[in-house]
Amino acid sequence: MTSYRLTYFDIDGGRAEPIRIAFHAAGLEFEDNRISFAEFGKMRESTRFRCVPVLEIDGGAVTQSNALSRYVGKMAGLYPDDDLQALYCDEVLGALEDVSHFIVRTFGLEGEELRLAREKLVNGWLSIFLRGLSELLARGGGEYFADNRLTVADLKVFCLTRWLCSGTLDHVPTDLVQRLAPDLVEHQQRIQSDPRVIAYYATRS
Ligand SMILES: N[C@@H](CCC(=O)N[C@@H](CS)C(=O)NCC(=O)O)C(=O)O
Repeated sequence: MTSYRLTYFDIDGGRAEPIRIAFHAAGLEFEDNRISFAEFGKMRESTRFRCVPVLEIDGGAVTQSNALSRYVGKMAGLYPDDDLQALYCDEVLGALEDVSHFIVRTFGLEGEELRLAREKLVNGWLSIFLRGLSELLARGGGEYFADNRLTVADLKVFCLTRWLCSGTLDHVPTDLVQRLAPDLVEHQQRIQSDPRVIAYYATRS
């Protein structure tokens, strides 16, 4: 049997979360190797691109969260077979990677510098991406981003919008998504009510 070991921070979110949910939906056993930031600091130099997530498949390390989401998503039936729908799914995965970089750039800032950077983020890139994602959801038919069903694109957007609404990002108003893209809030509720997502989080409580 193939062995899977997924290494990522000990948070219920971020780049590894769609992969974890997809593993669970696929009914595949995997080692959910959750590490602290201090542990990451010690192992960072040993990772190929100095970052996580890293998935070890029978001991061989593979990186890049979107590639990993697609790989596990295919095994879970959470990735479209149709090429155009797969393209729609990939567009969302790529866009989310871009917006994550803009958010991460504000990490480590403090005080007034953080406030100004976050305000610029909210009025700039976050607004652009939330409106763009809303457009892509409408293209998908309004409920899912691709294939009229749950895919890894929905899981990735759900993780982002849940984070933005959580209040854990200072100076990002918790009602930002509701104001700019209320359909994404409905989408978040739809995804978190999916039996596969509920079943995954039941293992976390
Ligand atoms: N393109 C990579 C980016 C991975 C990435 O930036 N991961 C972050 C955590 S979400 C990280 O490990 N950052 C540590 C660092 O930059 O030192 C992917 O999608 O997996």
